[in-house]
Amino acid sequence: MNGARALLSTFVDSGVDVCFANPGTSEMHFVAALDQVPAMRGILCLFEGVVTGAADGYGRVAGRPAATLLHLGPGLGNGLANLHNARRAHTPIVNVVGDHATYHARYDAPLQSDIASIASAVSGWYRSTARADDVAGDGADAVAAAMGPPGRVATLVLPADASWSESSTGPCPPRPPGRAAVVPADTVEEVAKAMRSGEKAALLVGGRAMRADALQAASRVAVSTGAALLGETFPANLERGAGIPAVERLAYFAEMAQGQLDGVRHLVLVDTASPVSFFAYPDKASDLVPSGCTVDTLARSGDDVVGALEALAEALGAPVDAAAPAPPARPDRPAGALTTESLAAAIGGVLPEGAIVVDEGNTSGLFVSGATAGAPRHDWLTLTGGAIGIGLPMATGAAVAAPDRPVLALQADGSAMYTLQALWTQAREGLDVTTVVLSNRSYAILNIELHRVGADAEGPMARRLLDLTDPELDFCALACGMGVPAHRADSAEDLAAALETGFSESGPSLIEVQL
Ligand SMILES: Cc1ncc(C[n+]2csc(CCOP(=O)(O)OP(=O)(O)O)c2C)c(N)n1
Ligand SMILES: [Mg+2]
Repeated sequence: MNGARALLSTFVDSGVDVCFANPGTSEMHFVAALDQVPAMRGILCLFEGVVTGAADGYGRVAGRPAATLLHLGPGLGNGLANLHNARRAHTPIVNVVGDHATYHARYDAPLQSDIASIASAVSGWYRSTARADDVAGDGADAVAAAMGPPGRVATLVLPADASWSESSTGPCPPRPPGRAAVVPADTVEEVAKAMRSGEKAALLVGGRAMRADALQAASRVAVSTGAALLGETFPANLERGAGIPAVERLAYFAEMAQGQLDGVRHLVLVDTASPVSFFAYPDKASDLVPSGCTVDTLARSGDDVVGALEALAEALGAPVDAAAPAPPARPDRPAGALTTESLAAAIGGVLPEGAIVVDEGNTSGLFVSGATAGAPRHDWLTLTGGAIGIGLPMATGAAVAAPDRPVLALQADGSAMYTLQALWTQAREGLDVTTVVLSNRSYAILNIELHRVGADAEGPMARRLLDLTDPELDFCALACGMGVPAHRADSAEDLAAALETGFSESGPSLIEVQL
């Protein structure tokens, strides 16, 4: 067997059995080996930003990595923005980046590129395999590194000759998984002491602490001590809905987040960073911790977060049943014109149990979170690293990871256009994704930011750079052109009905909402 086949078998044995791919000549032996290792599902994506965003969505939902297949430095570079988001989300991903044969590098052929530099921006683990005999072991190391904890992007460079040469070792057995570190009792006691002080305290949770079991323990603590329960602004995968304790996410705009934190004297971080403003603004604070507030870290990413929160609840004598689950609630079914409020109510009225919501709704999606707070339990995936163009790819990967669950992509129009090709992969793979395009024909947030940063009054050229008319995008035509049936909703009741159809029928669909 050659190196490529040994690598694919190693991946499958290690639990990595999906590969989002956009291949080139240096990856041809890897592509050929897919038919010899049928347990590996190769999924073609038509741009590398779709490959990496899909791998992020897959990893966030499956809890184990997908592989990517990328073509030298340019292919990896095309996928970089969504790998940046994945790095922020601590998503496990194994990148396989094909490279020229080792002996070919010195000729500096056109695609010869500085893969290491490009990879270094996003990779928590990096290795370039030198020989076919090393490929399988390196592959097993890459999967273990990606799994963490915490999860990370592991990048394995695969030269063409390592891929096509005979592997004398064959596949490598999986490496033992890493274990989450137990938070020391002293740390738990220090946090408990701060929370017993009687001064206003807040728990700020993120990462793994935004899953139901962790929120249950965090809510126990909050309810029994009177502390606020806050969540990071952009979680990787928040579990929410009826029966799960609700967490109030910090606002995107710094002054609103400061309002939420106002008066807090003890801030306790659980798998998240101390709060900072998303951007710098002239004359505004970057650090959002109120003055005089102490910051304690209960658990970091990679720690046993649930164990730490439960230990804290015990240390504080919080009753086991103290947690406050969100009550079931659905908004009234809206009628009439589509607005940001009525579209949110339409979604809140029909969101099915077990749904995965991929939220790149940006300004027009603002009210959907509130309108779905009491919907049946569901997952909520957000833009962790601020690099737009992840929604459609992430929904694609989430649907591959969870074929039995409905996926709702809340998709702002400007961001949709970065990686629209994801729709083609959804159609080809028959994925159950219902996409709602929020077509406000604008980079609306940037119109807001233009004023917030204090840029001088905008002229026609500045406005033209933030506006998506002339010509207007026709998302229904674009979707149909990639094999995804589409519908333009013309009222709130029409949207609700189209959503119900989308959720009940198999395969992808797209609904355009004009605002
Ligand atoms: C990779 C990347 N490029 C550019 C930006 C800058 N940016 C932030 S928001 C935005 C426009 C968003 O427009 P849209 O998705 O339509 O959402 P809206 O603001 O209209 O709600 C841009 C270009 C970014 N965040 N990431
Ligand atoms: Mg827009």
